[in-house]
Amino acid sequence: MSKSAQTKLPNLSHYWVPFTANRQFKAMPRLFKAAKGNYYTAMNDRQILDGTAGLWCVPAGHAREEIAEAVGSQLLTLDYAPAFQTSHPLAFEAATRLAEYMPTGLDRIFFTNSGSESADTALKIALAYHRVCGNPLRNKLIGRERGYHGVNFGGISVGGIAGNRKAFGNALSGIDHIRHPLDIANNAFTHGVPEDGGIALANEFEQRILTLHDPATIAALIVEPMQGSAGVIIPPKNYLKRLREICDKYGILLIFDEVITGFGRLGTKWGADYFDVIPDILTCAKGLTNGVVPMGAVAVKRDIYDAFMEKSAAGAIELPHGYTYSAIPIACAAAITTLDIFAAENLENRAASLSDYFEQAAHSLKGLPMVKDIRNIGLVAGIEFEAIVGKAGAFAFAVYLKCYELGLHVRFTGDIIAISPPLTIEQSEIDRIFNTLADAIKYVASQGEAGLNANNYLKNEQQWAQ
Ligand code: PXG
Repeated sequence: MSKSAQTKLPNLSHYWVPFTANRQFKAMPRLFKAAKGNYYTAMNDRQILDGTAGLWCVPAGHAREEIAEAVGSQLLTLDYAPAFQTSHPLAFEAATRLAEYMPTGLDRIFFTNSGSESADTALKIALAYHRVCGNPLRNKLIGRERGYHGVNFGGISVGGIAGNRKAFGNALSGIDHIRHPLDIANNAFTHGVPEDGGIALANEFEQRILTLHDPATIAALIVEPMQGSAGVIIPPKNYLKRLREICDKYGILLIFDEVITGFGRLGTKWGADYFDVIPDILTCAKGLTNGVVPMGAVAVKRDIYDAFMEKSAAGAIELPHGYTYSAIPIACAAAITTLDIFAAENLENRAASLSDYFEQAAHSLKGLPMVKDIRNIGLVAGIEFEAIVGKAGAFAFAVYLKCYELGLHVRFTGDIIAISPPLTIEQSEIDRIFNTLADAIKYVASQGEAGLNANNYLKNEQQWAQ
C-alpha cells in the first residue's frame, strides 16, 4: 500500500470509545472514512463489506441520498423547535407514519433518541400506567437473562448481561429475570426457529411470579423477540405466544424491545409480526432513521395512552417524561424518508426472500474448526465457537480481526460472531460474507496460540498507530 493512500490518523487520545477496549483499539485503530451502499471505506481506501449494517442500524444501506436531502433541507427549514409545550408538524407526521407501520393497535408514539432511552421510557410508561389506573403496587419489572435493553439504569436493571451490570452497583430494585431460551444441548445447528421446548420454558415465567412474587405486583415483562446483543438467541416456537397468554392472565404488560428486530431484520416489519404476538408496548430505534440521526420510539396500545388521558387530573402533564431532542425535525425527516424507502423498496420482503439463501450460506460453516452452533433467523446469523478456558472471547475476536483484514465487517460478542447485513445485500455478497468468515475461522484455528493473539492481526493499522 502506498503512503499516499493513507489518510492521516487523527489524534486518538481524547475520544473515549464506547464499549471498546480503548488501549487495544488505539493500538490498531479501525476507522472508516466513508460509506456507500453495503460497503465502508477504510482509512487506506480499502472497501470493507458491511456484514452488520453498522450496529444493526442501517437496513437500507449507507449514504441514501433521499435521507441526506431530507435531513439537509430540514436543517435549513426548521432546525429545532422546543420539544416541550410546543412542537412542529413533522413530529406528528412521523408519529402517524410510524403508527401505520406498527403492528395493529400500537398507534400512540413517544419519541426518544436511542434504544436505551426507548427501553427506559417503556418501563416508566408501564409503571406510570398502573399507577394512573389505581394500581401503584403493581411496580415490579421482569426482564430476561442475557437480555439487552441498552445501557441506562432501567435497561441494565432488566437486562441480563452480567458484564454490562457488574460495574455499576445495584441498579433498580424490584426486578427479576426469567431464563433465556438458548438451549445448545438440544438445538445446536437448528435452521431457523427451534421446534420444541417453548411452552415449558415460558411456563417457568408463571412459576417464577407465582412462587417468588404475587403476580399482582408485576408491572411488565420486557423481552427482545430475538436476543441480538447477547449472541443471536432465537426463541422456540410458541414461546412468545405463551408469554403473551401468561401476561394476559395476570394483567402484566408485555413489552417487546424491537430495537434490533424491527424494520425488516427478520423478514417482517417487526418481530411481533414474525412471531404473531402483539405486545402492549413496543420499543424501537436504530433502523428508524436508517442509523443516520439518533432517534428511538415507544409505541403503546391506544388503551394505554387513553388511560393517561382519561385518568390524569385536568391540566396535568400526563407523563412527566421527555427529552430535549424528542422528535427533533431532522430525526423526523430521516424517519419519514426511511419509511418511504421501506415502502418503495419493500425491504422486509427483500429480507424474507433472501433469508433461505442466507440460512444455507450460514449453515455451510458447520463442521469448521471450533464451530459449536449456528443460529439464524431472517437476515441474522450467530456463529458460536467452543469456549477456550481462560480465554473467553479470544477466538471470536481474532476471527473478527481476520475478517476485517480480509475486507469484511462482522460483530463479535463473547464467543459468538453475529452477522446482520443491510437488507440491500446481494446474494453474491452473502456468499462473500460466509466465504470470508470460513477463511477467517480456518486461518485463526490453524495458527494455534498465535492465532488468539490480537497483535498478530492488522499490522497496517498497528503501524499507523505508532
Ligand atoms: N435494546 C436492544 C434490543 C438493543 O439491541 C438497545 C436497546 C440500545 O440501543 P442504543 O441505541 O441505546 O444503543 C439495543 C442496542 C451488537 C450491538 O452488536 C447491539 C446494540 C448496540 C450496539 C451493538 O450486538 N443494541
